[in-house]
Amino acid sequence: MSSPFLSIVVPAHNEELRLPRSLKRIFAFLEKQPYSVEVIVIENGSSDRTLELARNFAQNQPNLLVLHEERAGKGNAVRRGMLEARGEYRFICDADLSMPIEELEKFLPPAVSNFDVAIASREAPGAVRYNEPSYRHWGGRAINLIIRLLILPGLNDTQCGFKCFRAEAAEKIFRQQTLGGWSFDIEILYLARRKRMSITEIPIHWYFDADSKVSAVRDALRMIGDIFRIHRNALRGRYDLKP
Ligand SMILES: Nc1nc2c(ncn2[C@@H]2O[C@H](COP(=O)(O)OP(=O)(O)O)[C@@H](O)[C@H]2O)c(=O)[nH]1
Ligand SMILES: [Mg+2]
Repeated sequence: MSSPFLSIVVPAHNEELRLPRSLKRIFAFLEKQPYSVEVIVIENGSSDRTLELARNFAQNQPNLLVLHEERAGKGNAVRRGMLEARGEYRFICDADLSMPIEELEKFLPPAVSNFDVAIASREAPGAVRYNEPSYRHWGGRAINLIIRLLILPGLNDTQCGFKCFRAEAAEKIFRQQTLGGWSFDIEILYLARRKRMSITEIPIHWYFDADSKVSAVRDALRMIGDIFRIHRNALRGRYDLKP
């Protein structure tokens, strides 16, 4: 198959409840779009029927590719998906569709043009968060402050699970990613900045889903450790090694 216009990459871990519903919504939306598209689900580490249900769905959906990744972590799943994708634009999409899929249009031409990376922002003017408990909101803001101070000045929301990359940018960035867990977004955005790519923030409507795979305390502590790891890697020139 020649390269599709768009690849949608969906990382999935223990998503037997949310994924089938989200895939239905995604394909119902895509049927109405004029462009060619592939959807890639990458599952890893699930103890439920995520993989089986995704494969069942793919039997009736030729544009769906289902992959299983051996290495654990969201970052490892997303890297695999982004590098296996063939689309001219490659969109990371959380399985919970906490951003309605209709907003995808905001990340593609003609709504935006001349970008390397377009990231969903729950902080940019015009964004709206629905139902988010305040401990999560303020925990997220505190982590973002550390991220801005140490790694990504000026980016007010690096952690939202909806991001679009031009193919060339994706190939360059994801090959250099070293983190396999939740903090991969920070590293890939740092790599994009380092390569002087343009990063556009897109305000979205975002609906908090209580069925989160994030553990508020454990994953927040890990993320802070990873922020210092990226900072140290940068100081040691680890991200300079490749073009
Ligand atoms: N493949 C894979 N996906 C993961 C992993 N951890 C989280 N995800 C996916 O990452 C996305 C975001 O997870 P979610 O629980 O919604 O996190 P939250 O929105 O930050 O609360 C979902 O699509 C999850 O299935 C993992 O270890 N492997
Ligand atoms: Mg979510």
